[in-house]
Amino acid sequence: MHDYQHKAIEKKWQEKWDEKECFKAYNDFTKPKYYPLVEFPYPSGQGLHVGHPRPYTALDIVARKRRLEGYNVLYTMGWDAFGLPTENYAIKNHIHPATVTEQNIIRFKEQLKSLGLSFDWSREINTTDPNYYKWTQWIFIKLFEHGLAYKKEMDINWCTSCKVGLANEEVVGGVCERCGGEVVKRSKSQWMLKITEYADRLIDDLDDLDYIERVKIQQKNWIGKSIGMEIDFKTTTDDILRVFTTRPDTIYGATYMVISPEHPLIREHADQIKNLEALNAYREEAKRKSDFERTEMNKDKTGVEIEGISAINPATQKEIPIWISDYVLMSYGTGAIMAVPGHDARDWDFAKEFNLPIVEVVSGGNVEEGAYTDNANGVIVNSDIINGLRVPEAKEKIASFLEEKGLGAKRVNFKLRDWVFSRQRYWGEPMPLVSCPTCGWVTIPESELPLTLPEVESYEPTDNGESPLATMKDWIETTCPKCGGPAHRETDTMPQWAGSSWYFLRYCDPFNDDAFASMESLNYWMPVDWYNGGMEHTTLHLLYSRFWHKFLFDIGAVNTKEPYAKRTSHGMILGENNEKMSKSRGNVVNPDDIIQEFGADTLRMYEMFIGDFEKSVPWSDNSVKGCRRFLDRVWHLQENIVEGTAYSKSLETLMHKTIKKVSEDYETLKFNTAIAALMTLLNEFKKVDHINEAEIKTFLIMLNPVSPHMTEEMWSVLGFEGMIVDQKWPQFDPEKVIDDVVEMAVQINGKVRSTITIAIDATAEDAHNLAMKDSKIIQFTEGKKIVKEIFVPGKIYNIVVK
Ligand code: ANZ
Ligand code: ZN
Repeated sequence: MHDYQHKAIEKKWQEKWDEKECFKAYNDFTKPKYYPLVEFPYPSGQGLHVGHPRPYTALDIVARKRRLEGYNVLYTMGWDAFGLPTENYAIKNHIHPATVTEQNIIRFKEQLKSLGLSFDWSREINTTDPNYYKWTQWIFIKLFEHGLAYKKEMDINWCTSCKVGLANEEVVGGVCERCGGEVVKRSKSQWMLKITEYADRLIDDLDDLDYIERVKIQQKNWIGKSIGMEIDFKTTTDDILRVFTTRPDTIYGATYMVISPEHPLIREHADQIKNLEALNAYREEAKRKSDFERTEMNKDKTGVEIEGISAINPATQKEIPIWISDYVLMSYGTGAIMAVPGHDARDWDFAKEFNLPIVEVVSGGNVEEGAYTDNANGVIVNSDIINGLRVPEAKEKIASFLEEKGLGAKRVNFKLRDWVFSRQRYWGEPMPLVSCPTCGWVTIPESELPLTLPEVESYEPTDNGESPLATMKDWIETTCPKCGGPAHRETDTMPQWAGSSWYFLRYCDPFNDDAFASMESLNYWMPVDWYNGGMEHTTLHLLYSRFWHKFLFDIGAVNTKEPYAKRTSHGMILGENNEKMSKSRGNVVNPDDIIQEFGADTLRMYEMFIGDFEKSVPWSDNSVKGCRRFLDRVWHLQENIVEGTAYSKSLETLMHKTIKKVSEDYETLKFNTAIAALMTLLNEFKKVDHINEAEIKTFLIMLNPVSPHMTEEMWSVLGFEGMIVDQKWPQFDPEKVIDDVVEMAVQINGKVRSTITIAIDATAEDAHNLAMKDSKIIQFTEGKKIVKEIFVPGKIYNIVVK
């Protein structure tokens, strides 16, 4: 017979699945449901990357298995299509971004279809479709109505190359996450979302979720909850300089203070300050640095002492100097710190640099050599009223002392900042807001949604930092929905994170015109049962969407307080030499080429077999070929099938074991070992003369989620009834997966004293452990010394005692 003809066969089954609507999620709310979700892609001009199929195939396996288990499965796809690369491409090539998006989507969809993913394409959504972003705007209006959206003049991260404001999360390693361009500070009036109001819940509710641990940790660190105190230091100008500290117990060691270069103290007391020029020069320099550069642990410490003003330490009553330095950020705490060089590493570096006094206040280290920071349970010294106490008690005592004197209060701080929600760009959702001279900011009525993007002449961002929409006079000028007077529209657009913050809700009911989804559909489908996505989205998309969802829950618009019951994450696929795939390195593998040459079933299997799903792995052409060879061997099994409705004796145990292994491994991201188990079973098939129908059927069903086309074809060629997608997932018999056991004689000094029932492949250690529980063996060994043990696997266990 001829080999597996992947081109014709894969196309045939893709058409058949489409035509028979095999993967449609039904609104039959009586059936058990399952909702697996993968992060929808940004349809870039580059098309699909070989990294994309990895998570998509993984959850496709779960989706296909669930359907065979009788679930109504919602597994679908959409497009996260607003965003800068499309806009930049549109500018360069003078095409409308909507046209670019449309073209990219066509290409992406074709590629995804050629992978044979079991998406319900009838639910496809696109964040740039006005019928979709109508509801993104609606949610924004709700946020605004509930006081969670506000406008604020602030220093923002400005990408000098994209010419756009960036959220903190979008600045990675001091540069723009998207383009790698230089990021500077710029003052701009921005729309903000109060995600900080949800900080505690975003941490606490993680406890009830089945998220992998590293995702939970990253979310917690990003939110960065710090429990401490705000303490007031008096200055010699009779002002109050308030600091935030997590270590009030070290206050006796505060030998100087540091304020952020942006701190208002300098502006407010310019006349008392003697070295204003030096300070201003330093402040100018700090402006050019990103927060990331400023707070890097190992950087050389810089700063300038404020001459003319100093502070009084409220505990020691000593006068201490005040410095400005860029390692203190205005955006955290109060923008001022009490510096404790004995026990804080950055303060220590700074004190050494500028010859400031270092005082030990927690014993156990050597503060002349370095800050003693690992002191959570240390004993306090040189600290008057708290001497001799351990750190936790000292914290409590000094807190009460300062509170009683009105000098301080307990305080919780978060690293998390409010979400900068404005972009001065064209290709995003218009903000549904108008500014009225009498009424202020007013949302447009729901009946006017969607507020569509107008056609503009040019999408070029402007250097004055305004959106291209700002040039559209006709569009901007409008009337106030409240008072009817002249007003103008907001010209900023929403960030790309907006549309992806709720898309999984739209999948539940994608064509609803009266709500983003009906409560009935949400009640049935939500929460998402299993969400898989990249680690790079843990602190951005995952946090943003949890925040929106919690808000929607609070206003009664959704039925669950969390959107995703379970979250897992995949590793990247790297180039052959273990580097990131990129055009510039010339190591990009195009999935189309692999599908063309080896077939989608091979690519799918390869990506699942390539290694630990959670780790990054280098691409390997050889392993691709290996997977194709395996599939070819499976294909040729057709030649050896005999009749039979039950597993044959010789294969029975292995069949049951394989079902158990594959079923469990598909659920726990161990796709590679599941495939290895199928390979072992195939080898056994090849050893025995014939395999029967029962065996091949089970084998094909188990392989189907990984390589769906070829398995369907074989099912059909072998004349089995229906399609695999209509079958049931095979079950194993627990009694038949137990390893073969033997009765093993246990000898003491050469005489058989007892027997143990033990697995045929048990080790000496297993035998020892079992024997030592046997009452007769205990009787003969008690109080004696075991001098030797002889173990013959599967045969005998002999113990020599003295
Ligand atoms: C005195 C002290 C003594 C501190 C000590 C630490 C150790 P987390 O845990 O990250 O919240 N700090 C406060 N505001 C700051 C700002 N705007 N920029 C830079 N650093 C700031 O860290 C809180 C600690 O970071 C605070 O506690 C403060 O230093 C510093 F042995 O106060 B600490
Ligand atoms: Zn008005």
